[in-house]
Amino acid sequence: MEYILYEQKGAYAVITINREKALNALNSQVLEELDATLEAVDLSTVRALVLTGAGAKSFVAGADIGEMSTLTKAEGEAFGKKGNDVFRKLETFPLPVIAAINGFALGGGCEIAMSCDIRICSDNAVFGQPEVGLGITPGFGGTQRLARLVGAGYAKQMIYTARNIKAAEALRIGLVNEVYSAEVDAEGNVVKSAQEVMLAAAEKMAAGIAKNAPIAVRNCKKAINEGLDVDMDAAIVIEEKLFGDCFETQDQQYGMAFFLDKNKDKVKEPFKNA
Ligand code: DAK
Repeated sequence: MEYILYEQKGAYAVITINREKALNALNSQVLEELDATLEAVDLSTVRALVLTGAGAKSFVAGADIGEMSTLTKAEGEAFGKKGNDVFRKLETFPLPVIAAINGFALGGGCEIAMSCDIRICSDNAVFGQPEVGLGITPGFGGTQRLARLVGAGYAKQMIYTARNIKAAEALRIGLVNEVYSAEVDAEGNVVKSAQEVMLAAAEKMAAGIAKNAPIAVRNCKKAINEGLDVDMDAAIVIEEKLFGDCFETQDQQYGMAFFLDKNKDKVKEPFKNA
């Protein structure tokens, strides 16, 4: 792989979009490699993913404008489908995905972050949907996912104005869950950069998720995602089915037996994903 790094760290893995010279812009090759990386994740051992961008300056500065500039209508549609398919794969992936956002998350960069389950960022992060300034609409789900995440009012403001927002504003409107700053010592020297602090937090969160019962976590993701697309009556039925699906699993039986066991010296074993 030229543009994707994949590192498994125990029960979670970190995927890094590694095209730093172009600020990690998404061209066809990046999208194809990301798709292949997701296909190859070992679901028997990996229980959460972190998605980030190489370098401190940019998470993903959007779809590759150079590649897009010469596309015909048919090629544009094919490029859009490639992007949409991989973004949807992330969104419906059977593991939680945490976007660890460093620097620019513009256009397709903001959209790929929104396809992840959870977004956290460093304090230099910049978010925006600049597409209308380029003569196009957001095409990787931006008009849909941004409105669902932050509400139609802020989504319309961001999309119509094409104005970028900084990390603090992204936090205020609920686009990200947390913003991390550099760690400094008493003399004001940077001990850890904001990106290092943020990545460590993302990995800690992934490791924490990975300790919980995998089938239950997977079913929670499915219930939340699928439930948000239907009315409450149908959503509750989705929840019931996925709740029922956890029963008779080893993890449900072990988790409940562990709670009921009155032996104070017992030590919780890792869930078996079975
Ligand atoms: N594409 C290609 N190259 C990019 C890029 C991008 N989106 N963003 C940056 N680069 C490249 C620059 O061209 C430059 O390359 P060299 O000149 O060094 O070869 C290098 O990265 C460094 O960038 P700058 O020199 O511009 O760096 P600055 O610090 O001055 O500025 C910036 C950073 C992020 C403010 C600036 O690079 C910028 O404005 N970038 C473009 C951001 C943008 O507009 N992004 C949205 C792209 S549109 C579709 C589906 C989806 C989409 C479209 C269609 N369909 C369904 C069909 C999605 C569209 C988008 O994402």
